[in-house]
Amino acid sequence: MAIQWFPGHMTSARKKAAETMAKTDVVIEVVDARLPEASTNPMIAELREFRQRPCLKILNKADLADPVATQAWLDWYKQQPGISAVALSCKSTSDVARIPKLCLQLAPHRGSPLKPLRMMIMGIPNVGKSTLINALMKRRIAAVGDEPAITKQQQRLELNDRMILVDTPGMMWPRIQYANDGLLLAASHAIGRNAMIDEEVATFLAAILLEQYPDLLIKRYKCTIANLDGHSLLEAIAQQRGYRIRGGQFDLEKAAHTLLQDYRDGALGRISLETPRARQQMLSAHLPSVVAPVEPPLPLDLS
Ligand SMILES: Nc1nc2c(ncn2[C@@H]2O[C@H](COP(=O)(O)OP(=O)(O)OP(=O)(O)O)[C@@H](O)[C@H]2O)c(=O)[nH]1
Ligand SMILES: [Mg+2]
Repeated sequence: MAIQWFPGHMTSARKKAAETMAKTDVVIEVVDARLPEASTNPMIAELREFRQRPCLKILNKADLADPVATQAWLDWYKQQPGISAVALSCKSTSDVARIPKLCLQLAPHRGSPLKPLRMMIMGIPNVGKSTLINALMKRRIAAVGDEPAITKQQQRLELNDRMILVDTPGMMWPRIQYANDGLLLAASHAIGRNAMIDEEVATFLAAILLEQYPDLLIKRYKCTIANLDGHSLLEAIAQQRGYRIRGGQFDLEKAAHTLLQDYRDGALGRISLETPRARQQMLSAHLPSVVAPVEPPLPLDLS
């Protein structure tokens, strides 16, 4: 089942973001370092490009991501026009302290009491926008929580007399084009509970982990993984943890929850679900592979 999630408050959030964009100098777009492109909202790029605003892309939660993949993404973003990218953890004070200076470099004509630098923080739900606001402000101003759509309204804050910050609600977009992206987002907790089935998402995640990070699975669940697929990995977890439902069958729902939580919390280790190469392959697989047949020329009517 393709995952789509665009609750009502996001329509008004989009409208409000379009208004604020006119009074913004730099967009700070927070994405998830474990899936930077899948967690990039095309609607944000549209709003930003309409007003031609520069973008600092923050690959956040880099503490949870595979450092090799993160470096590959930073190299990739260096080649993309109009975007500066940095990987960090909003939970690290020294990482966050670098951000205002990076934004100022993108809008050097701003940053004075008369012309303060106006930064709007945008991104999909649950990527750490409010955590970033709190870290920049050095106090707990915005509500934070490991649940998508905690922030429901924009909040404007003065960082100092030369800088202004706007926190915005996490925004999804009305139609996720690739089913794969929907599943990656759901695994990473950007999608509301009511729009996903844990077991389906965990089976998808399990298949990626079996292929890319088998050693982390063996270490965490003390299981042998030869010949396992996504579904049977959930069975193995249920067996190892003793998760059973009445009648003695494996409780796969509970195993799914465990796997998702372990990935989301970093308990499995540092994992990236997407690399530039994997992204490219996924996109190529969706290109129309068959060139439309050329119509044979109509016979000439010589009569
Ligand atoms: N490990 C790790 N966790 C983080 C980081 N940044 C944020 N988090 C966690 O991610 C979860 C979501 O953080 P929020 O700041 O509420 O995210 P948000 O983008 O404001 O979410 P919405 O308001 O729902 O759109 C919280 O549990 C944070 O503690 C980070 O750099 N590393
Ligand atoms: Mg928030």
